[in-house]
Amino acid sequence: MKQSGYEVETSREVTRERAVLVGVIGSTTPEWVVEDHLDELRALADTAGADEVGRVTQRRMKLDPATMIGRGKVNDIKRLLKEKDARLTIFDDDLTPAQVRNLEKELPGKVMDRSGLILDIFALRARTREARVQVELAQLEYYYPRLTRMWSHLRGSQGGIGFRGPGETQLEVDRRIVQDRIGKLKKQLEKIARQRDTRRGARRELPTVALIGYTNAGKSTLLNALTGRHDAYVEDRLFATLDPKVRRFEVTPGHPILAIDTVGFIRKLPHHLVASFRSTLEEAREADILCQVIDLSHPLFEDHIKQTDGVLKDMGMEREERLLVFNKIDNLENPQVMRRMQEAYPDALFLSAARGLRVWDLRERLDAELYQGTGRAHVRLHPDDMAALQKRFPLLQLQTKTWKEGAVHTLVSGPKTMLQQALQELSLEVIPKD
Ligand SMILES: Nc1nc2c(ncn2[C@@H]2O[C@H](COP(=O)(O)OP(=O)(O)OP(=O)(O)O)[C@@H](O)[C@H]2O)c(=O)[nH]1
Ligand SMILES: [Mg+2]
Repeated sequence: MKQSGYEVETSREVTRERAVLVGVIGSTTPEWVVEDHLDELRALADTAGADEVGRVTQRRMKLDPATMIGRGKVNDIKRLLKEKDARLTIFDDDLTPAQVRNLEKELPGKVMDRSGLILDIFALRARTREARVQVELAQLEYYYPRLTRMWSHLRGSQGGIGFRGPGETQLEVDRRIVQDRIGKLKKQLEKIARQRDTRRGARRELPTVALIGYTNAGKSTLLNALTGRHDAYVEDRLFATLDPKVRRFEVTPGHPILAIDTVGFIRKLPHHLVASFRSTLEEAREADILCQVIDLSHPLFEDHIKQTDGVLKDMGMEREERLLVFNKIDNLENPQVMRRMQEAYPDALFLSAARGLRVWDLRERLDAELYQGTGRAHVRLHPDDMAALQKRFPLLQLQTKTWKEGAVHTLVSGPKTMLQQALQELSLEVIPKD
């Protein structure tokens, strides 16, 4: 018995890879930032199943376009790989297909970049059908240009009579297969999205908060803490959540709130993935409150805020009424940081989701913003808008309707955030009270 347990343990260890990490120090980024980026890369590698055995950094001035890093550094990596018996090199910066090729000629084993690594993790961890389809699509789109260049590379180096013809045909065939598959996956996604829209339509009547933010910030932990349940998956790994959950909870009896967990963001999220996870974030887009969770104990938390803002902006999801939640206050090395942020963001909340510290404040705040604050607005509605309004926002009440010039003048009232969203989404014309 003991022996078989031991064997299982060994085989798991054996399948882990050993990797050298490579980072480039830019002209404006200080060295410690690059080290922190490499720490994050190490966490990503760990999630993908590789252990860091060493790292190499280089200043940007000395870069060689053919291999990204300079000759001397390539040799350093080669030596390190041999010494540590490793066969994987991971670059923090994106490599072109040609750079990968050149580097793989010099270095033993595989060479990959951060984007490739993230795609790999998503492929490994996606569970639901939708997530799997999205990841496969992102992978095909990422590898497609690399596929074609791989073939032209093969033709170039081994080319000549006999190779060129079949190579060309093979390339065409491969391209078509990949294109067909991409087309099929896109159709599947559309279908899944339609099904989800139907489900969402049914839920939509409840006020909703979406938890968004950098990976490992504690979104899923916070979802559990808010709802008093412990079924959202939490792990000290990047991208623990790829299949977000939606949970219902009540602070005041009779005032249900939906909380949506989301996929975490990360710096340099491969843009194919951004595109394919857009639909997953659609639910968050329509939430009444966007709650941005930040790991205040992380040395780069300010950069995380920036990265998250960037993704939100790319997706057209910037909002004024975003609620900042600084998490992990139990884990601060320097309490000064919290004071500084409290001054910078007087409206933000500071809590510990894992310890349950001040989570109550957030529950109260959400309840207040979503229910207690009742908003009223006089609007001029076209009959079509009126139907849309009642369908999309059944919690809003329409009072004292009067017809004027083919439109209805009415007083709309209901939860403040929901009213705001309705006005914005349907571009309703607000009029002075008549
Ligand atoms: N010290 C401390 N750790 C926390 C706190 N909240 C969450 N964590 C830990 O942070 C890690 C990540 O938590 P998750 O809830 O999985 O984070 P997430 O934002 O959902 O991460 P992804 O799903 O990967 O995007 C886990 O190890 C949690 O236990 C907190 O308040 N204090
Ligand atoms: Mg999570």
